[in-house]
Amino acid sequence: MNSGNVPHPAILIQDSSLSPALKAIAQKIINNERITFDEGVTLYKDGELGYLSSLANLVRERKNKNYVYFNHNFHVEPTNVCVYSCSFCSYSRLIKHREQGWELSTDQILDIIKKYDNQAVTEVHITGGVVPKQDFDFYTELFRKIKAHRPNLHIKALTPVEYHYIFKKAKLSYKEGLEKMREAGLDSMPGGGAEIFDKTIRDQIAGGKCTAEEWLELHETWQNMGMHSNATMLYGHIETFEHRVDHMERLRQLQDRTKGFNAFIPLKFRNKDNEMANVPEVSVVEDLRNYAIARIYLDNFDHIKAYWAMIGRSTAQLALNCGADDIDGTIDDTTKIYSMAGSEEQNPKLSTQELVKLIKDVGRIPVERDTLYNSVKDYSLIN
Ligand code: V47
Ligand code: SF4
Repeated sequence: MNSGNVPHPAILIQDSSLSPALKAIAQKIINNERITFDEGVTLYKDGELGYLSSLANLVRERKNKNYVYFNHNFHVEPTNVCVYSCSFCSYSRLIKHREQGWELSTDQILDIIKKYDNQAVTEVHITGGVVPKQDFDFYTELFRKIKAHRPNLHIKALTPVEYHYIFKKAKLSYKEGLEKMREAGLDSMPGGGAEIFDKTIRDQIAGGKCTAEEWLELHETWQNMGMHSNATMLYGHIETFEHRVDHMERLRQLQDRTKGFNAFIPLKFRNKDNEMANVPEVSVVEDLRNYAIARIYLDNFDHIKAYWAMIGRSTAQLALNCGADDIDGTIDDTTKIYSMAGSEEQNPKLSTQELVKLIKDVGRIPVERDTLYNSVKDYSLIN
């Protein structure tokens, strides 16, 4: 099977203008073999979009057939005040300028949750800045209250950046802290805060927050408890291709041990109103190449997500032919992280009908899923 109008890679192998190295990589992928770090770098350096999308599509259709997943979700951003000052962040207001930001109370957050009482949402995604007041007790109480109000709402909340800070302050090990969070109602962890694992780059753009090793350890601890999480990579700023492959290699190794990641989400660096505004954004072609290489490299990840709120819905549609099989969700205009950083989606909100159309327009079959990729509604059965 080969859908989405992407040519099968067998045609590539016959192309006399293709270098022997790219031919050998294509053959490996056709044979379902894992590619190496150096081959990943070769793909970034020499792989053209047509070649990459053809290979990525083969991998995505082996794993996910012609399906594209989405969910009914909304976000809560408890604060945009932050003790850290990542230079790519357009969103946070430093603690010393907190009057320019917001810090929601538990009741204010519950009021947001209650607005969805009569809607078929399955997931709330909670993340934001890091502030001393929103500590261990704040979040465990919040999760308990959300579950008391709506037990079936999946809580996907906080990243290792927040957990590392919160657990340190509460003098809890990662395992103790995560077990208590789970008891309080935490269902899964989103993929944020990963940025780029390479220490030199991480220190420059996200100095002071949890290290790559701490990020990975928190996810490993959570996944060893039988739980699931996502992983992101912030790309297209001052990192090199080698740094991107290094990032994915560390994720691939962890996934080999745990199988606990649901999805990988490449996050395109957006440069509006942040300290890195002088760094140009990469092109859409580079975005698509990056999705394709992620799909090829992360052979043990089931899903690659094109986060439409960040790249815009048109690029997200194109990504569905370059390895991505998930497009995130309805969002309902509840996140500010990307609009403040300059995304074309200034008020990210899509109805089910709009998402379904977006997916069908590129020849794919929409499936509404829950956070753990159980099917809620399969549109192949519906016209
Ligand atoms: O960790 C912040 C990124 C992340 C910018 O797990 C930026 O399903 C680009 O992780 N340009 C938070 N990126 C968002 C996130 C996420 C989003 C959607 C779905 C899931 C999931 C997770 O946003 C941060 C940071 O890497 N970010 N500023 C910026 N200027
Ligand atoms: Fe704070 Fe997250 Fe922004 Fe960094 S990216 S400054 S940790 S809100």
